[in-house]
Amino acid sequence: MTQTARLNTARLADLPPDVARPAYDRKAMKTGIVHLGIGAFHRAHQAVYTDAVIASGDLWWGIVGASLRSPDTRDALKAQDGLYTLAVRSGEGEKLAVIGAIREVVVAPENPAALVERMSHPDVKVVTLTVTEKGYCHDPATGRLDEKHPDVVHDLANLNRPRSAIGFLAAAIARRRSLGLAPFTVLSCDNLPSNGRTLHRILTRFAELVSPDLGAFVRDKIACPDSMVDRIVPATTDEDRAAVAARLGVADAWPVMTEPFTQWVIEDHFPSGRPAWETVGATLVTDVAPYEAMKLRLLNGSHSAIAYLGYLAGYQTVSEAMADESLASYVAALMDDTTATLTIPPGADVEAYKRSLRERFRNPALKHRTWQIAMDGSQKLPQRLLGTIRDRLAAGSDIARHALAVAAWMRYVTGTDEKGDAIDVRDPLAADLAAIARSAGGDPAALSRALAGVEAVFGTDLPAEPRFVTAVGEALVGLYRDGARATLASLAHG
Ligand code: CS2
Repeated sequence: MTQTARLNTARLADLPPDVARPAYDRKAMKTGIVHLGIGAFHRAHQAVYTDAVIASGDLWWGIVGASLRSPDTRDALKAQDGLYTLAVRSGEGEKLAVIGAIREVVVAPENPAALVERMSHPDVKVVTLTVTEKGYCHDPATGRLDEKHPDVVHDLANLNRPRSAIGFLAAAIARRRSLGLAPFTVLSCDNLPSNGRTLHRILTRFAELVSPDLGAFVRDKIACPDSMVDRIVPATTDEDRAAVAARLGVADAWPVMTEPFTQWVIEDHFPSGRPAWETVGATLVTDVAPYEAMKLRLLNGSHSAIAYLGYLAGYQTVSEAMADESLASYVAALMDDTTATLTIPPGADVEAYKRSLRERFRNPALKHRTWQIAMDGSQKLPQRLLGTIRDRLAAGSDIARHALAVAAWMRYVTGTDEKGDAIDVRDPLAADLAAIARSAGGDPAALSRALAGVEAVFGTDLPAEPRFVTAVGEALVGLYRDGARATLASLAHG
């Protein structure tokens, strides 16, 4: 079936009856939110909650989305009047909904000043971010601004045409201030520990480097609430596009694919106002930290372990990897080791949570590639695995299972898999990591010592901790000797 007609406002009425769609007057929406980093995750998570708030009658909260890099999302959504399809998939089937919250997509590099203008509009009350871990231009081990980061250096010298999210935020905050407008609240929706506090620290430091006065303003006047976001959103494939088009009867250039589960826990600190997200399923709390640690360490920590070990074992997707019973039992045990380090959020049932995570990982309708999750490990390991390792070491507990996940990352970033084929390693430190790996000259023990010395990832404490260095070294030697599948099988049966 070939479709030339595109999803757009005029065609909403012709969609099949089982496809949900906006019933509100999209033209009457204001732009209360600017979102930086309009990828699939935002469109399957925050935009969906906000769409529900708008549908309930509060038209203030339309979204202007910004791409900080490529024009792809704008190019896809422009011809669709900002409309796109959310496909919620599970073993039981698929539900489609067209989401209407996005009013416009701007491409920052094409016209940085235009994005600063959008962010400086009086209607804007909240700026949300999903720019991934590396978008914070920080040192992942310490959570501080990386003052030597090329984008930071660039933006400090050219604040009228920034490149980074941090630069855009500082430029727009300064502009609103000079216009006498109330500041916006900045809501990080990335998987960083204490994401709001971390962002506030980074942004304050950046602003101080612009001027002490702007630094003090950001420190005292800009609210950056913490939030925990959760929904698994694999990258959309051409096969997904074709399947959605076949059901819609028109083409959608960029639908987003996700699971039924969704969770958003937000620190309720929005001095300039916010959408009533709590009326559409979000949880507003005073302290996000326990929710966040539980999610980052159990979900994302397991995800990274599955990504590296699963990739090395030859599994393309998470559900395929979880069908390997030794890998699945390793993941269950890894979760149990992690649990001891957590403060359980009020009312949460951690055992049920872990079971539900394993169910979600097994969702056969999601093709979540191990390669996708393996990306940017240098930015992810600290909050996903290393915090747990530090806590377990402090308690005198065994770290072998977590060390195996770290060792699998080490083998992965060498760029060569178990068959000798190249791995397409995507990571801001990829070139450095590959050079370190080469310098170890093929000796796994030397490789583990060399990579454990990368301070941006492991800090200064872990490389100096013999229990850590030994556990990771032994795991890496084992992985090279036996391979990932046999290592996992012997753990399961040993
Ligand atoms: C994943 C996350 O790609 C990754 O690193 O671990 O995107 C994960 O799917 C989400 O955090 C789930 O909420």
